[in-house]
Amino acid sequence: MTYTDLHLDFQGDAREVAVIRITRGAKRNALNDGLVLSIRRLFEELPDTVRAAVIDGEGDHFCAGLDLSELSERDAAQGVLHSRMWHTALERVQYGPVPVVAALHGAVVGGGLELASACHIRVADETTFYALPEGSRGIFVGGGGSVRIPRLIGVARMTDMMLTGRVYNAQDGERIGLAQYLVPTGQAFDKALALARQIAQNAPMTNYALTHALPRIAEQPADQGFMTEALMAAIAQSAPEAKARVRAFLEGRAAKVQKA
Ligand code: 1HE
Repeated sequence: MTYTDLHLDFQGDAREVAVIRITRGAKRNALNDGLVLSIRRLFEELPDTVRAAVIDGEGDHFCAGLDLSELSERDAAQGVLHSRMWHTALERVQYGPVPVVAALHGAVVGGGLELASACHIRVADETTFYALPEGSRGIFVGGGGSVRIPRLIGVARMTDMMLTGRVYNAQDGERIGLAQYLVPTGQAFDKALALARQIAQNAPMTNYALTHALPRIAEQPADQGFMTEALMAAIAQSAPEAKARVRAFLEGRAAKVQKA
């Protein structure tokens, strides 16, 4: 399996963690059409062994966003289709087969932040910075950012980022919810991999519920959300694996929750 500007590798005894690296470092991992389509195809073709994934970027930056060199020739109709192409690709990330952990460093800007926000967990190192330079480039987000980013940080903060070009550093990014983890410089990948290995040990139906049901429940009116939650809970707990895990705890064979 080869993918333009992406490297795919596997970790774990059962190849249960997919490690995906954007390898367009010379262009700061800017996302051109070929790369966006590669991301889509890779997530569609992940082998059945895979239970979790990590995505990171080669070089000093996670991703510089849309490849601006491809922007100039597009008319309005092509612009709609182009944005929809991004939507489809990032939908495969968010609602793909497994949880995805993004390992962030350096620039996480524009479409790079849109990609990161389609992932389920973001781990940032101290070099990370976040921006939405679309505002200053005379354009708008087009990769799902206006849907996903306000759900992380709120409409007001995203508006500010785009109106003023505000850049968030790593600490402030973690504080406002752009990343769930902040680690020392150079350690984002290792932390993301450790989390992915841990996630890969969860019952598959639990991971499925968290990636596919939870974001939808969160969008539902409360009354419908409670009903969907009940259905999802019943499906998850009826799996033989869930029963075995609960039995293991009751028989003292499973780890207790440790104080943080
Ligand atoms: C690029 C891109 C790009 C770098 N498209 N070629 N995104 C932006 O507006 C961010 C634009 N990029 C930057 O601000 C900087 O490049 C960085 C802060 C990310 C990195 O700076 P630096 O000094 O390490 O690298 P550089 O010298 O600026 O760039 C190295 C090369 O990458 C250079 O090409 P070269 O041929 O002269 O070597 C750059 O032109 C190229 N490069 N970023 C094309 N983005 C679905 S809609 C989403 C809308 C958006 O994402 S808009 C935001 C776009």
